[in-house]
Amino acid sequence: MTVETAPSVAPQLLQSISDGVLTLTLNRPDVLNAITPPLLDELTAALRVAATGVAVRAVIITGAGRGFCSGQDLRTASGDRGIDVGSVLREHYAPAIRAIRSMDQPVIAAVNGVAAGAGFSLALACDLRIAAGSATFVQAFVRIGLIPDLASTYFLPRLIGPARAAELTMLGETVDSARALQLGIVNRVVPDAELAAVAMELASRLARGPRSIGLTKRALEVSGQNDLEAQLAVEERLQIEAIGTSDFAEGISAFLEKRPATFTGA
Ligand code: T3D
Repeated sequence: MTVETAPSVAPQLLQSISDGVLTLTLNRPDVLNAITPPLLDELTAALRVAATGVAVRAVIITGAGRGFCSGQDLRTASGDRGIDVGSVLREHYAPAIRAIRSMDQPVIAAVNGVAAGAGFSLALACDLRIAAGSATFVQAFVRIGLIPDLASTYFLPRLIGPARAAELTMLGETVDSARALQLGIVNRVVPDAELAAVAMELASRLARGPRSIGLTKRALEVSGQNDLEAQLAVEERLQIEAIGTSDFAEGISAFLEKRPATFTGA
């Protein structure tokens, strides 16, 4: 007897959680993890669940196979199919960026290979970026006649300055990991074989940290658009919140008792 089985379809986004660290792996290795609206929707949904719960205290975004993310899947690019690109960006892509930026938990991009186009943007949206030695970064948009999206034009000039951002986005040249470190695009470069472990070690440290890490993220988030007075006011409000946390009480007790603090994230 022949039993018909449905073709198995690999999930586009792998999720695992360990010690308060949620790892989200873009899983389309055949196309270097090119993104599609359904993949970004899954990513956004996973981030939103993490943001509203207490189980996740840090997030890692990485890619399966030899790429981090090659940007928009060009076989399904909006223009080719007469799809309204505006609604794709608004309804499927921008929400993922907002989810990363609005959640209190720190998000680390573990860039395991090429980050191109919107894949570069996705890495830029994260709080920290660790690159494998073989990782490369390319603002590929110009190569196909597009402008940078997924907030590359927001993050890149803020991160590396307007002149360097103009150079990368207008020339579309490939930046290797050493140059990415020099430019300040990434925080660290590690040997390929160590990337996953280093990212997990860093994420675990953040996950064991106090509630004030999330409040710090909020303060940093608004500093770019605030003047000094406004930012002092933001710090005052958030410090009042931090002082009310049990992690602050634990931090003070641990200091006075000359022992390491054990934070719960509350
Ligand atoms: O429509 C809209 O919504 C507009 C939004 C646009 C946002 C964007 O992100 S635009 C930018 C899109 N991305 C790119 O332009 C990058 C395209 N890819 C490349 O330039 C190169 O693949 C890389 C520089 C990223 C890597 O080069 P390499 O030599 O290491 O790999 P490869 O051989 O080019 O790619 C390996 C496979 O992945 C290959 O498939 P094959 O021949 O083995 O069947 C290649 O076609 C596929 N692939 C790579 N990138 C994409 C892709 N397939 C679909 N979409 C991709 N973006």
